Amino acid sequence: MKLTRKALLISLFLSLSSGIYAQTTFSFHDGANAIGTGLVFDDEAGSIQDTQGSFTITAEAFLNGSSTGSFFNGTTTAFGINADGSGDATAEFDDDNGTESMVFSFNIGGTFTSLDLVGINNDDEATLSFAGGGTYNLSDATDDFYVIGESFTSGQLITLSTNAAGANFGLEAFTVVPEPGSFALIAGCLGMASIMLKRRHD
Ligand SMILES: [Ca+2]
Ligand SMILES: [Ca+2]
Ligand SMILES: [Ca+2]
Ligand SMILES: [Ca+2]
Repeated sequence: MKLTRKALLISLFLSLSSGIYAQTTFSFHDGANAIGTGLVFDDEAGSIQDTQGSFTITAEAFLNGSSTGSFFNGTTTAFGINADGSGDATAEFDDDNGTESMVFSFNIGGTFTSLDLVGINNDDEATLSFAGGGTYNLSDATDDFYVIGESFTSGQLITLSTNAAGANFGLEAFTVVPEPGSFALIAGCLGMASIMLKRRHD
């Protein structure tokens, strides 16, 4: 009986910790010819939400710092922002009709671990900035993959933007990990439960 309870607690702890501490990937495009789970954002304007793992993202397409006149767009070749104007690369982040950006936040705190883009051909075409935190100018890199490692709080605004004249790139994916605090809290609760069960048996 004791062993069964112990095994139950251990499996509960493992399942909870793996679910909560796990890295979550928000996939907008697979880089080949299909739209990923970011399909929920396709052709959407205004405030859009999507939940993956422990995270709910709230995101909005911006043009020149305003949410008016632009929307997200995924196609078979890319995912970006449609500035709804003539000559725009409608599935890319570009500055053909003004600076296009994606402004987003998460429901819980965590660490923004990596960002995967496509089409960064020159230095500093893209910028990833955390309100009140770090700013990352993203230059040409292997497969346009960037290790970020910046922590964020619940609701903190994060902006992915074009950063140069003639800039154009697509968003493939980014990964986030919940902050260790939520993991420690769960571990602590399970530890307490374990002690209480043990006392009842003694
Ligand atoms: Ca579309
Ligand atoms: Ca565009
Ligand atoms: Ca890439
Ligand atoms: Ca480019």
